[in-house]
Amino acid sequence: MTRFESAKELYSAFNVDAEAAIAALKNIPVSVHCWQGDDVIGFDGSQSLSGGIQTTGNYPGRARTPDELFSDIKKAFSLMPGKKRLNVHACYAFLGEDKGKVDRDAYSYKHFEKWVEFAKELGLDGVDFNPTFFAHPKMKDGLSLSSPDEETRAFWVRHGKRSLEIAAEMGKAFGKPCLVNIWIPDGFKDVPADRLGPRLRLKKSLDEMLENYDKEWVIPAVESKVFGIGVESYTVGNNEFYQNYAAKKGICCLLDNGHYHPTEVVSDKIPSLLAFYDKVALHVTRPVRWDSDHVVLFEDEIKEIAKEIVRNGATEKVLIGLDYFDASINRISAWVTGQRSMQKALLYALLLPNAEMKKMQDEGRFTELMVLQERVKTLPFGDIWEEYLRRENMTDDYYTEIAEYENNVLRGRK
Ligand code: RNT
Ligand code: ZN
Repeated sequence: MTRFESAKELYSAFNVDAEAAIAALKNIPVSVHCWQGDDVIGFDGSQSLSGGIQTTGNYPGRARTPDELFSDIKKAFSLMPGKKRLNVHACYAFLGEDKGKVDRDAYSYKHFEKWVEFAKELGLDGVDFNPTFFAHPKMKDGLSLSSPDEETRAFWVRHGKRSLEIAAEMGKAFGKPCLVNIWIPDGFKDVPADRLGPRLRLKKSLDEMLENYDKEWVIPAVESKVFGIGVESYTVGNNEFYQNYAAKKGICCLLDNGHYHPTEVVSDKIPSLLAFYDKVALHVTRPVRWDSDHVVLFEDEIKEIAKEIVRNGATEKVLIGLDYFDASINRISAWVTGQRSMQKALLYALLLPNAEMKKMQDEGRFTELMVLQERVKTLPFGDIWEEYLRRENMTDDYYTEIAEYENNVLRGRK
């Protein structure tokens, strides 16, 4: 008997079907961010990151060109099991001869066709898109969509509109809707004199942006945040603002688990939103003391997030995306480790006797529930994970191949 067969038996004693769990996992798409490979710099001229987010570390091998980034994505994705989408930011436009002539408010689908072709070449499930409202000279006093300067505000509204148009083409190209996540860094370092004004302007800007988008192929989402580095005192797009906006407007909320007060958890927010929304989008990350965007690991809160997706039958309602960036270690390894951690968490959740545990809760059998929840923690999860990897033609050791790539490719990038 193989280890997998024996593990399968142990799980079936808890009425858990490991084969069904593996089959389900293969079908849950995870949208992998393109920005882990180059420290969120992009191709459209920015030299550094700003807007309250920060990449730290200077490990050698950052992708400096589109070719390098594509090569790194190819390597990383080859080591990531399961169904994947590619999440692209507008600052990753291929401008070609438009460089220096066309600004973000005039980007069009042609500047992103290479991404679509590339994603198809990799056999991905689709592409998601993000307007980039940061790291750009048109930000005025740290503000974009909420700027009191009409020219600035209008510029960013146009950028948002163009982004929604680009996304519609991306959706059509795959025959699957494209998630467009709207995150802006707007906020103030110190105590503001007016907290309402910027929010009213943001509301107006969003209304203008969303006036006329393609409802068939685009899923717009808004991502809230509590604070950012350098914008500690006030964030225009906070949780209350966006949740109300999304509910009224019939669009989607995106929950980034680095964007709340430290004892709040996204796992508990998912079911609350599922009670009201058809779709909920996620940025899965690992905040360490702040929104630090550490690489996702197979830890408690990510397991809780996965449980809420799986046991509520919401694998098609919750759009899972990753959002972390670490420049202090091999970037490809960072990418793969985070994606595999998400996959592990989903598999872990799929391997729980969810129906039985729910029944215990409903029948008030809390002692038994606690005992069962503890017992399943030591089931041979690793043997099922290894089998899943084997079926995906992968092994648990992804480092050896990454180290080779580092020596042959990344070290040459001086
Ligand atoms: C920033 C947000 C946002 C970005 C990406 C690059 O705090 O999490 O999602 O990380 O858009
Ligand atoms: Zn995010």
